[in-house]
Amino acid sequence: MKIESAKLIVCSPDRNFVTLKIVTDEGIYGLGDATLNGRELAVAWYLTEHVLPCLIGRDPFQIEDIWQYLYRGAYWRRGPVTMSAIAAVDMALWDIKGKALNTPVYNLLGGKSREGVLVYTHANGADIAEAVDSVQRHAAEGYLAVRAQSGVPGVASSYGVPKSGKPYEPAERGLPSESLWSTEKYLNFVPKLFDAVRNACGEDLHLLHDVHHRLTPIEAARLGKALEPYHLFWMEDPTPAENQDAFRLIREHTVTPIATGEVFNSFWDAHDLIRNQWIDYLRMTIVHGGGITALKKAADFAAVYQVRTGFHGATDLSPVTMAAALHFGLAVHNFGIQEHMPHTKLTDEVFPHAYSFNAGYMYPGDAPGLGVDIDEALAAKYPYQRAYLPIARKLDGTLTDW
Ligand code: CS2
Ligand code: MG
Repeated sequence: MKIESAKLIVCSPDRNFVTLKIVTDEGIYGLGDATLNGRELAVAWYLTEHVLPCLIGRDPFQIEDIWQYLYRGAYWRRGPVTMSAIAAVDMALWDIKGKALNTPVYNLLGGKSREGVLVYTHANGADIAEAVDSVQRHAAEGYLAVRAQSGVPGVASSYGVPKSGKPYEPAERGLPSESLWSTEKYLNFVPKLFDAVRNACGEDLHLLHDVHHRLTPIEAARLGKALEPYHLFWMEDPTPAENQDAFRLIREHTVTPIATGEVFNSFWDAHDLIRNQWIDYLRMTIVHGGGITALKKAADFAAVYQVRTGFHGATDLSPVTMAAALHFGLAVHNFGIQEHMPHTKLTDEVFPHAYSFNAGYMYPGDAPGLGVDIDEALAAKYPYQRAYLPIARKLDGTLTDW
């Protein structure tokens, strides 16, 4: 079998997605997600101009060799654009191999380690009462794990809280919007939020919270300690992770479990965090982390240190990544949890898929390959539109981490 052609499909059904389609001389094709929120066209152009011409004529079964060719062969290593591009090729090749062998991708990764993939979803509200209500509604839908975010009094447009009753979607069309941030108000507020949520929802529901890289290590340590009575499943991205040592300090002060890594693009971004056991869950996911091939190695390394997977699964990760993550999560032994922020109905129509949700778990389905397709005619009706993630400023105007 040989790769005959490859192309990019860039579309915007409610939000932007970059999808790679690799076609073989036997008519089998594979899909890969190449979406990098707010920087979509950089990856599309990297693939079109620098990667796709090198793939034509290659054997799509040689996934490891092609991964190394794109990683080592570029000379310039890592970075979200490069690694998302490599990931898209990698996903498409696993999809092709599954289809060619007539088996779901999870069987190529070692087979099922479990029957379903535990997922968590997002609950949010403008204030504590709305957030509690939202958590309860998601629990009633069958979710066993729910992330809770709430507007912080005195801080306009908090992270994770939707505007004007729409579902929460971090990227917005047009130029970047600005939001405000106050660490002091946030730190005083969050324990009250979880006190209310835990009291209303009982002990069994898994609760999660995303700090979104906004605290210093000592501030994060204070938050982790304050949240201990509510036994969170995890506190996410408590502090930026460029300096991996920062997590040591948090760890020394609190037993609240820590998840990080949604912005990582290489195993080396997580290496010290894992081998020192400063984190409990790795958030790096298939599309931004270099594909299934790269994440399998990272997950196996993490397994040795009892660190589990907790992959990013926001709406900017297309249904192709969602499917890849579900096959992965069904197979690897040290799976922890998978984020599930459902896509819009229109996005689901553009990407028909075999995966499904039932009673707190997701199932990749038994279709050969990844089990996701793209309706190209429908996608063509929704062309790319420039969109950005917001930026954040402190109350005095200083730019800070969003
Ligand atoms: C996030 C996302 O889902 C999460 O945990 O932190 O909302 C993230 O901000 C976006 O996916 C960025 O593209
Ligand atoms: Mg997050």
